[in-house]
Amino acid sequence: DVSPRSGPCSRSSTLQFLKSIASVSGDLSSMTAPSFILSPVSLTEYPSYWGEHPELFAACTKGADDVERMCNVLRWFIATLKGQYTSRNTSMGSEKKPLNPVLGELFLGTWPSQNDEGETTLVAEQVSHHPPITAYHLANEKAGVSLEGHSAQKTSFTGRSIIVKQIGHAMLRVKNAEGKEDLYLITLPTLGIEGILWGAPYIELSGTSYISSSTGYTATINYAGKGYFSGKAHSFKAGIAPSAQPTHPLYSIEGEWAGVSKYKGKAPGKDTTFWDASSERREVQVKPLAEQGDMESRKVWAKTAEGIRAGNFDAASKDKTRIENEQRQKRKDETAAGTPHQLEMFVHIPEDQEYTKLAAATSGIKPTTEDGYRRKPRVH
Ligand code: HCR
Repeated sequence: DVSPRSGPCSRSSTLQFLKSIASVSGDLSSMTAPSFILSPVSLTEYPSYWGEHPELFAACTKGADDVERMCNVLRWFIATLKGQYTSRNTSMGSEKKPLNPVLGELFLGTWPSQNDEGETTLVAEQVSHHPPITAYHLANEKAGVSLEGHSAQKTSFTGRSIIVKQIGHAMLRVKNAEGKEDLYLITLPTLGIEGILWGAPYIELSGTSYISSSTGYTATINYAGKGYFSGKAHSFKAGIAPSAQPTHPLYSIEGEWAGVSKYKGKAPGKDTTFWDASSERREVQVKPLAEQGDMESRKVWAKTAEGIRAGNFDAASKDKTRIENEQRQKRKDETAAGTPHQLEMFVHIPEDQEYTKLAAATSGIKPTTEDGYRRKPRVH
């Protein structure tokens, strides 16, 4: 599904592209994308955006009380958004279609400690190919904080933009002063892929997401684009409140998630900066290719990615087809042998009780059951 001969932004390739989007409902991974929109990066790498501010991640454990700790958790969460949703525009000129991971694909990385915050580690695994689902686990053992979650997407096309509903959630675990664990359930915003008709896709966030904590507090984050509450793109308003009284925030914050946000309203420190997204993001470090295992993402996609980077889309397409054929054969062999694929790093939990409990504590989260994925215990 790589269309090599479509020239960048040509009218016919854009039309073909729009037809292709309209024809794939629900899952964009099988969409035919024109070459100018292809990314050489696999979706298994995306969980690394959660870790690009290692000091803020470690600081989730800090704070004099539960409300201050929720402030720190919210700051870390807001700080991840710029990377998650705008970084392809910065690094590649527009939003791109990531490589569709193969089943069992792994992405492993670290952020070495820089300011005594401790090392942060990342493990991501493609736990389902169809529909695509990526599970991830980040941890800073020294600080006593970890994040575990999974990510899938359901898409629809309005004729102008693609609406991507994020399926899945993340659970942040924070060791508190008594040595016990506080949980923070993180739900994910809906995204719109705009600018498709101009051949320059970018992301805008909309709707509401929540951070619901076992400490009894909830952060509610409302997202809007240009022309809504501030007239600016990538805007948000957030409130931190007791979970039982979500409309009575103790702290209010507003601004731009890819820019500056400030404390507002009744919050202590009114009009002081909450987060400035121009702060440096630290890219995850991975082993050199020669030391990576066969299922590690950059090893799996090395040739395809090289073709895309070099503008050699015929070579990229050929290599991608080779990988897809090998995968089909692997699944056939597994079925014939009666040995289905086993997850390497995660365990699948059909009904995640931790999710259900914290979701129920916050009135805005729809009461549903959700799958969960837990990192398998490591053998040291
Ligand atoms: C929708 C998307 C794949 C999924 C990407 C997700 C939702 C993955 C989890 C991350 O935590 C956050 C994230 C950020 C990306 O913005 C989002 C991708 C944007 C585009 C991509 C589509 C499958 C590709 C569409 C092709 C064109 C129109 C760009």
